[in-house]
Amino acid sequence: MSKDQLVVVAGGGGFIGGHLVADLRRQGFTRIRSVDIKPFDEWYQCFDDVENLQLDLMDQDNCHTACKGAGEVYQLAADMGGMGFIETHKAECMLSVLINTHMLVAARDAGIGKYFYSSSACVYNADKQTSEDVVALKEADAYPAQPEDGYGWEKLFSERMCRHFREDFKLHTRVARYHNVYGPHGTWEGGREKAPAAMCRKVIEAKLSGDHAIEIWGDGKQTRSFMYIDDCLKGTQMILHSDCLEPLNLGSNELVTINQLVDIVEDIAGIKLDRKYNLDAPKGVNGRNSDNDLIQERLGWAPSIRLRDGMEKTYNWIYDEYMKKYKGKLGPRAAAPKGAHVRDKELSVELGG
Ligand code: GDC
Repeated sequence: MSKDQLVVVAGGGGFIGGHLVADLRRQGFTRIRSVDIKPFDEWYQCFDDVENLQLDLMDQDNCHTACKGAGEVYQLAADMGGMGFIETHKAECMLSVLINTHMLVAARDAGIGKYFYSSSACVYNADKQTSEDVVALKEADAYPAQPEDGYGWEKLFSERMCRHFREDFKLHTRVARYHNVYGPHGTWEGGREKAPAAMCRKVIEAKLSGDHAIEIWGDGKQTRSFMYIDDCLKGTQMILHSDCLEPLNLGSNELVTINQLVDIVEDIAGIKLDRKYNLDAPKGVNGRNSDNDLIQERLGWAPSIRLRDGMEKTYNWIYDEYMKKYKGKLGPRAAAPKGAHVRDKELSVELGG
């Protein structure tokens, strides 16, 4: 693709979208449009040389504005978050279907060249994720359908819609199923954060407050794989430009328990904490891993960044953010003020993944 074609990143104010805009700039793309519902001062990354638009993409006219003149569209906008959010906001998650529907129609009407949709590992059949000792999920495991309630159903429906827009309207659609993406410049507090960022924040809080305890949701034995943002960016762009018509897993296959994730963060922070398990907290599936055979076969590549390496960068970034925000308020036993981590209503649109 020529570097002066217009590339649109929907959800550009969020975690993955912000990194994608930064990456496109680094590659020399000269015309980038970044669209997000959030006010500009809440975007994780915002660049002056990019066309930044604050638009609610649940509105069809706004989707037409977003897609106008575009060569490629990355559709990452969604109302979403980690387990603490998606298990308690199912209707809000499902309303992202408005964004996905209107964006597809607008992309078709604008005659755009290539359209990327960020689906999720939450589309996979829950019956295949009942054990911590999980067999890695193959793309075919999405059917028969029994996805994550709310969020996963919307993702599965929207990826299906991408398929039919491709078949019926000849729109070039490509779909990745993201497996828990993490990294700097993402949500680390407020209720939408996922486990990697949450663990960094909790360890930092424990360290700075002197209260050397950490609350872990579930029994800590549940398993996941976590993909560092750089792998996500590379895979996203490769998939869009590939001839893979069906959704592909885009995730790490380095499986860890949540306890092992905490071990890594403790090691980075140089501390050991007393673990308290909250069995009533949102937990999601017992085990989830990405089978990367298909992506390896089709693209000759798969995510490979080690969890320890990605977590170190993530921890350092969150540490700095934490200090910027709470430094003045830190006493010997005081960290973030109580209630600081309840959901921030204003952060209503985040990124797919
Ligand atoms: O939120 P998440 O990272 O999402 O949680 C992973 C596991 O970590 C869960 O079992 C959760 O209970 C546990 N956990 C323990 N303590 C904590 O303090 C905490 N905060 C959080 N958030 N979790 C904690 C995600 C979805 C995404 C996306 C990806 C795709 O599910 O939330 O929206 O679709 O999946 O893979 P996770 O991995 O369950």
